[in-house]
Amino acid sequence: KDRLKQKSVVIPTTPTTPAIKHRLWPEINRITLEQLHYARLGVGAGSWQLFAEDGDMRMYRREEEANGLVVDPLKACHVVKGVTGHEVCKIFFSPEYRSGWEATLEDMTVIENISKDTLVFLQTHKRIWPASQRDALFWSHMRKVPDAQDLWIACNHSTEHADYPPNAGKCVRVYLTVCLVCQTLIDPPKQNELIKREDITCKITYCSVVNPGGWAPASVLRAVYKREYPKFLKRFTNFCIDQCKDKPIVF
Ligand code: 16C
Repeated sequence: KDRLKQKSVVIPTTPTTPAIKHRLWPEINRITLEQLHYARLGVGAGSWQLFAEDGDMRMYRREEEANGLVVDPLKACHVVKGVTGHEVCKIFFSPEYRSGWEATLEDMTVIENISKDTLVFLQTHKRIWPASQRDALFWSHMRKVPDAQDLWIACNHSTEHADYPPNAGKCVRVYLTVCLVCQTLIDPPKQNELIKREDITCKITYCSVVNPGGWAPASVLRAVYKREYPKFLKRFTNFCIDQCKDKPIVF
């Protein structure tokens, strides 16, 4: 009894992942927190233009260029029933599911396994005519947000690796910063053990900035992303629903 009295609950304010020892950790932590803040701002501030809408899904973009290349930032929100934020972020992050939902993917390799919540990926994507094929090399990190109710983030950000220099083969390297922020809502409010999938809803915010890295015609690029981003978010969320149904809920 006395021993129990002495026990105190320690709530970590900084993540306890072994990834904190990695050389990339300061950047991973900073970009993840920045992206979380940016996603939570919503589309109220800034001049976001709605470009796609389907059911609960809304997609906004801002037309921007950098050195003559289209780099339009994208912000999307969606509401999905029957899955938790943890489940959705896990599926977005984990390599084993990627080919099940990522339609533009040609190939994917994990080039560094930093920890179970932090990986480095090299991906090649399908070619868009008349531009060169693209690849992307990025770290990916997922975590639960402390001091918030059932809030999770997965964040991807381009990095470098001496063994995989950019633009060495047939691919032009793209540079990306992407985040997926998910919150689980429970209605009606219940104790954990009584919650069914029909009582849960996942509120998703997806933000993305992709720099094409080299020449690609602006009109083709805008036409491609207007088609591909809605396709991605619908396909990805349907994939999550399908993966999770009939499985125990993971909060
Ligand atoms: O966030 C998403 N996926 C993650 C896991 O894969 C990760 C990857 C982001 C990839 C960024 C795009 C890479 C270039 C794609 C080339 C497009 C091929 C289209 C082929 C059509 C037949 O964060 C979900 C990403 C959803 C991607 C939607 C497509 C965005 C197009 C942006 C244009 C990129 C420039 C291409 C220059 C030719």
